[in-house]
Amino acid sequence: MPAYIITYFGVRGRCETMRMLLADQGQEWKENVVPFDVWMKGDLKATCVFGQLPKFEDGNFTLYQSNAILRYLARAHGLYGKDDKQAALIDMMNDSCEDFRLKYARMIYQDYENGKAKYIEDLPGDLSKFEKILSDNKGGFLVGDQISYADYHLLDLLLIHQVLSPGCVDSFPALKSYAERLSARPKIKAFLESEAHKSRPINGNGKQ
Ligand code: GTB
Repeated sequence: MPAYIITYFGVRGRCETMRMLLADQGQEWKENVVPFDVWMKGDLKATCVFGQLPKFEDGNFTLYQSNAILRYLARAHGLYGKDDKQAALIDMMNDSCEDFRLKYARMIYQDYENGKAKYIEDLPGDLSKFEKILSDNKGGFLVGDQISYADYHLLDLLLIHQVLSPGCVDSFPALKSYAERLSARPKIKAFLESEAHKSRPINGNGKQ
């Protein structure tokens, strides 16, 4: 049985980044899918340190908070740059990914009907920051010349935004080729083509 266990709702949500990271690193993991009606009974919630999922287990070690989980996996699998300065830059990139994810999640969960059009109108402003970072860094990744945990986070964001707004990266050549190149890494490609990934809704409320 794999040592890693992801306990989460049956959606991509905050876990698809760590799933892509694990798949690309050739790791196996077990999914413990929690139906929302089971969650609403409150027993599992009461055991979660912050009352939320995802929960991540590595043997008898348990972690909460999706970004802490990503950093734990980054340390374990060499996805944290080559020195402390690169690690700090990678954290900075991931924090920006987190800001972007929160903005997206607020629109999806709280303002989809009224806010989607404006969100899409403003999207080039968000994407252009990452476009500049990628076109300035000739190493092919957010930081340096090797993949980091923040790259999986950005890839997930680019994939879900292309569902929200098809063609949204077409006017950003660096982002477009980055998303295509990362998606074509053999283990990521296999993951993205898997039924497990394709059948998982992006969000918990059916909006995408
Ligand atoms: N900062 C935390 C992290 O990064 O891990 C945020 C975790 C978080 O927001 N967890 C949400 C949660 O546990 C799930 S992600 N919500 C339940 C609660 O607070 O009681 C968003 C989400 C919402 C709903 C579904 N769903 O219905 O399937 C899926 C995902």
